Amino acid sequence: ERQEVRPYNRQRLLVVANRLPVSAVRRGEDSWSLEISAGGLVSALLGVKEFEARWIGWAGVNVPDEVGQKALTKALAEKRCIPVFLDEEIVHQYYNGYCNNILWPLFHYLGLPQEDRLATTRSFQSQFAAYKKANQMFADVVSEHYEEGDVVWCHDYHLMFLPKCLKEYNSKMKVGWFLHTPFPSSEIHRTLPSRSELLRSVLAADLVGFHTYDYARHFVSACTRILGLEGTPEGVEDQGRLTRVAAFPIGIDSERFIRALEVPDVIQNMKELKERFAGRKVLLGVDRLDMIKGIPQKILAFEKFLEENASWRDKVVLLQIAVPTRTDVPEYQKLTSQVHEIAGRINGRFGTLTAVPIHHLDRSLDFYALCALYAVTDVALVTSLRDGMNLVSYEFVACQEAKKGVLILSEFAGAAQSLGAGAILVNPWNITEVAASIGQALNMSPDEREKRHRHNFHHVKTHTAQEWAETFVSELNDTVIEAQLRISK
Ligand code: ADQ
Repeated sequence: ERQEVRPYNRQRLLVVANRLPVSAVRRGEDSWSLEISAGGLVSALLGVKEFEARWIGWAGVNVPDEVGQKALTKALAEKRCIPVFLDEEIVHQYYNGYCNNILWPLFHYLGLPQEDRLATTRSFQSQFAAYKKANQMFADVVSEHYEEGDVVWCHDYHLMFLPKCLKEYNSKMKVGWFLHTPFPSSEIHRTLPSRSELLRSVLAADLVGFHTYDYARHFVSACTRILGLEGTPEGVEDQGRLTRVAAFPIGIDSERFIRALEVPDVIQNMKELKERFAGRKVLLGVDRLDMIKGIPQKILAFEKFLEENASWRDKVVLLQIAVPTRTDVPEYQKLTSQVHEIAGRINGRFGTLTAVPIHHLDRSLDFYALCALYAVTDVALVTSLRDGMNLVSYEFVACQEAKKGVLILSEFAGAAQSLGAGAILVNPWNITEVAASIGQALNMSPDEREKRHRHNFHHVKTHTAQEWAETFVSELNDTVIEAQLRISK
């Protein structure tokens, strides 16, 4: 008779991120409906068998009453999620303010807000205070649920103050912090009024991770130049204590995309798309509608291509799918109208009674629709002005085994380090260069497409999200053991 295999004791992993991977909708005083949103991080951790993951974060809704909070906490527990409740004022100051209006643009080289200096300084201070307060609230929830031996993995620019709060609570806690955006040159970081406090707090972690070696290097030089600490090949040293700093490039769950292409609905959808765009080559852009993604630059480059290549005008179409985000921030509203205006102008200029060159959709597509679109695309255009990694480029490659389309990729996306050999790398600020690369991609020989695709497909298949998460967490465990050995020597 088969003996039942007993589940072995897995290490608990507390994943702390600003947002929980669920959207919560209130149905009544004490009832909630929850939907898991499958982002990259979620699928990465679903695949990780070694650890038992729990999520701690904000559910994205304001729940002022105790009855509602209790009911939501209970519903979330079934999904292994633990909520941090933030009120509207904190969300406004911490999330919309300090995170999205200050850190996000700064880390993407867009600088600090330029409005009225005095007003900015004042709001800057209150926003930073709210940022620290919010981080402390996350720390309180972590501490409440922490058990000895757990690994705590903090994510992203929202939670740079968290490692310090956690170590103050318990200096033995294993704390890792990973940044999903670029870390900018130290000359950019030093413009931030709270530059030192944030660096010191991040350094309280045992392991600090970035997508690329360059970002890690920028962080280490910020610590040496701004804090006067010593940078070593391992990380940053402060009075004998080492914070390990390293690169951990993220990946995707490539099999999930490859499998999706065998689903009958997806096959049907691909067939319809092919019929819809028969006789035309499909260029594709998929982005959150954000200034870092270089959407206006991409559309202007396409215009230049049409201008210079009259013979292609009725043989090519650009599908730009841009899901709106952070819609209450004025800059994002401005960007939406700017993109609409440029796309409208180009369609007026080059459209015919039967066809337009640009289809611009302000919406998100569901996973299967996205896969079908990736699979029928001839050329994908990723023109980020800066991007931590850019997973869209990975997802496109994963769906191109049959077609072997071409990836045009910004050299300012972290993905340029890993997919650079197979992609056509461009400087998105150089519209002429991007326009020329569209021509190069459309005219590329099948042999060369095959060769480039092979390289990228191999990379995307072998560097998965799951492997990324496992590597980070085991490195964190090792780092802590090494530190203990050093101390005991
Ligand atoms: P993002 O800036 O969100 O992530 P990206 O890495 O490209 O950028 O991931 C976007 C995700 O959203 C992809 O999975 C994509 O499929 C999906 N998506 C985007 N537009 C969509 C649309 N219109 N419809 C449906 N889905 C859409 C941040 C950093 C990145 C970093 C990731 C992960 O800015 O640089 O790669 O985190 O670390």
